[in-house]
Amino acid sequence: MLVPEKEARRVYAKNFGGNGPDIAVFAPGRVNLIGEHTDYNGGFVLPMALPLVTVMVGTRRDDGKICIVTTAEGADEPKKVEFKTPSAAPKWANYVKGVIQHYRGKSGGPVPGFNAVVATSVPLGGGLSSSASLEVASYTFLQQLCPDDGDLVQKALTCQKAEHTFPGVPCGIMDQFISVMGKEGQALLIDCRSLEVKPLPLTDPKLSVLITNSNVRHELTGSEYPTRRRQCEEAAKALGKESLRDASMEELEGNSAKKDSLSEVCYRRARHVISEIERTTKAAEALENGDYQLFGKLMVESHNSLRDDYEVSCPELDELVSIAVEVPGVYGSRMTGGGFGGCTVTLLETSVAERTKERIKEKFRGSPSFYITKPSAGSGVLPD
Ligand code: GAF
Repeated sequence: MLVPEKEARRVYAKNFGGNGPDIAVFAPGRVNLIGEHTDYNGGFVLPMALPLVTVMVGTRRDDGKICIVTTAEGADEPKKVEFKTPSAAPKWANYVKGVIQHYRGKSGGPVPGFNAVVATSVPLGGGLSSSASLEVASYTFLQQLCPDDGDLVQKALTCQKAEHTFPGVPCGIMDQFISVMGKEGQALLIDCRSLEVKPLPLTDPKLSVLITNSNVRHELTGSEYPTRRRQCEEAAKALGKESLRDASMEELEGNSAKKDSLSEVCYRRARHVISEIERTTKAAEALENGDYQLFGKLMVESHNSLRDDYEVSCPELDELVSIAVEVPGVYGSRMTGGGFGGCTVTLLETSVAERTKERIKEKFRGSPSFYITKPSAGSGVLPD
């Protein structure tokens, strides 16, 4: 695990002196292998937790005040906030404040005061869930400070609610869920409607997952994400469905009366979501059968659909995918996460991982960074 704990402890000592920290927790970022923009449509997703984590270290204080420092590169100013009641600004602190607002400990009282430092190895704005990892790390920290009843699904749901309210991003459940539930050596097929999970082992040493960061910064707090969500709701309504999870491609394409009540844009958004849900269940089956070729083909189809129908890709991500899939031994590649920048995820033979990185460095117009990664554990307390 790439754990920035030392840094967090050093900054803690600098800001808060000799006492503590007594609490040290972590929560991972994630990469989504397939199933993009399906979670808020009640569909399937297939993410894995990453060995890149957000760490929070700290200690209780008795005056009810909360003081938090972040060391995260790219976080807005000020990097240190102190408050009794959560309020807005800076943006990075909203993720923590949202969790404080919605957290319910067993005692039922308000969250006690504390000093804390946040440090992270999840790149901010990289589409690897830096936000969810901060929320889940904050929740895990509060669990140490004033325990809750330990319900993990509730933990993920509370962190999602935190993101809806304070930062104001109407996200789905995928990122918080995998940051809580992640398992070493397993990707999780998550049914975002029932929240049932099917673990899928991803331990074949001949298979690797390469993440390439375009280093084009992605922001979910803009208007594009809520607009996509609204368009999906509109499409579901026009098709007479509660959500797009309930609609089939035949229904979307077949019924001209319903089709006519859909704008061209909403039609394409729905076509992405319905086909992506189908691709995700097929990909899960392919992974179980060790059919990496099929998995890779579905990844590329997913990317094309996100680029053309959902319109959440960008030229840099398209370019990274095109370069990667030309390398023999690469099964497939796609953008991952919300889009508009951030990362691609590539499934490939372990033996060609270095060659693929070299090829990307040679041909890509930007400055990429890479992680060859493995499915890792969900949030927890750091060992002493
Ligand atoms: C972001 C959101 F937070 C997720 O809920 C999900 O919708 C994803 O974009 C797209 O699949 O990460």
